[in-house]
Amino acid sequence: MKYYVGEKEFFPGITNIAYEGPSSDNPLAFKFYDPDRVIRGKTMRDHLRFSVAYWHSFCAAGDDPFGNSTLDHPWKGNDPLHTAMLKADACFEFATKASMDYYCFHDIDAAPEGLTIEETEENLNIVTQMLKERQNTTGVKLLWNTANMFSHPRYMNGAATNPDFHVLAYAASQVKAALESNVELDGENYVFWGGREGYSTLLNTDMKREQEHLARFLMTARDYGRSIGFTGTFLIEPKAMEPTKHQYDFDAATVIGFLKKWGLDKDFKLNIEANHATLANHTFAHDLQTAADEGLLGSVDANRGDPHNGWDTDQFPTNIYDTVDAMYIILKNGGLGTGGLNFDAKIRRNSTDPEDLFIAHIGGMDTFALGLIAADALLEQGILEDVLTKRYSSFDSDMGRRFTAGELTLSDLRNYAAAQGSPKQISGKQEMLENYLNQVIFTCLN
Ligand code: XLS
Ligand code: NI
Ligand code: NI
Repeated sequence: MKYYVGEKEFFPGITNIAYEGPSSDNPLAFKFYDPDRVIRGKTMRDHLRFSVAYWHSFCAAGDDPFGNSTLDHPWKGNDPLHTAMLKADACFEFATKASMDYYCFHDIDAAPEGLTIEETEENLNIVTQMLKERQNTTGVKLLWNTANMFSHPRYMNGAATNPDFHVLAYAASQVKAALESNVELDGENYVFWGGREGYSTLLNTDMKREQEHLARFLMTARDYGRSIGFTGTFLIEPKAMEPTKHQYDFDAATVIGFLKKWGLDKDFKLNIEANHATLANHTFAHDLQTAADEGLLGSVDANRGDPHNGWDTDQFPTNIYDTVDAMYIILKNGGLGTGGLNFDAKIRRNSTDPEDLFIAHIGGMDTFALGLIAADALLEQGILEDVLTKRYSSFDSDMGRRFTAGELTLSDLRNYAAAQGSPKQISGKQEMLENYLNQVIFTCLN
């Protein structure tokens, strides 16, 4: 059986990763992710919609500010387009073997940038056709693509928020081409991550004006996308800082306010990245819930930060508490719609064996799969939902209901309080609920 799609196999010795169950000692097997297992009427595969990220897995080579590349990617060709083709082969071989149904990419991850806009567009066109062919051969689909408007020096002062209109227009040329590529590839979403949309000092920045430009840019992009047949979801990915000191898309709440202010919330939802939520000093769950509460939870960049430092370490998610919380919110949200769980995560630079990329993804997939199993048990038992119903039940009483309906004045409230006397203490039972959560997780391990 042929396990790869192109002219060369890049991960020889690794065959399709199989589910072997929790007692398996094979590092190249799933312990909890059983793709066809049905939970709440849907397969795990359809709940989780896993995606591999082109940039971390097939482009980044382990260099950091202190050292050079450590990962010697074998997908190097005779020229940039040949390399692009081999890289695509590596991506689709990987996704197929790792049982991942989706991939995501930035324009320049997949296709080399040319010297002119025409050349860049042409390169992306050629690569898009290659990707399309590989999608058809393997069945792997495009979860989302995006335009990298932050790496090139021209974007050092931002893209859509650049004080120079010429740079903004250049950025628009990339978004136009990326949207065309998306439509050609039947992409299910299109992402805007803020890149360098933010600032370092107010001494040279008109924040209000820059954000007006950003809103207009997004409207213009949306209109073009819709006009060429993009029917998927536009996504904004909040991030608090990095690369700029103040990112405009700080967190879920900030982005929701922005989308509503500009009437963009009909077409745009949020792509919540775990490590970005923690950069904003929130939990992953907090930002997921904030988006879900507004009906704007679109997709997830699945990773984690390091609790002991404050930057975007983009590690693979291995913390079960994070994934149980996430999957509980996602299940209650009725799923992610067109979104999925994209591993915006990279292996550490000293993880240099080719199999390490598989092992890292297996870990993330298993942790989310177990999160799904536990979240299903939580919903099935209904205890947490009962806790909420009971905790707010006083607002279902006659007076509580009248208050929420806007029928009570401040004097009415005062008179009610005076008549009732001092409120009784009601315990929040946090430790009991934490113990219960542990009990459910421990039970799911068996
Ligand atoms: C960077 C972002 C980026 C987006 C796509 O921190 O997470 O990878 O997901 O541009
Ligand atoms: Ni991301
Ligand atoms: Ni990130």
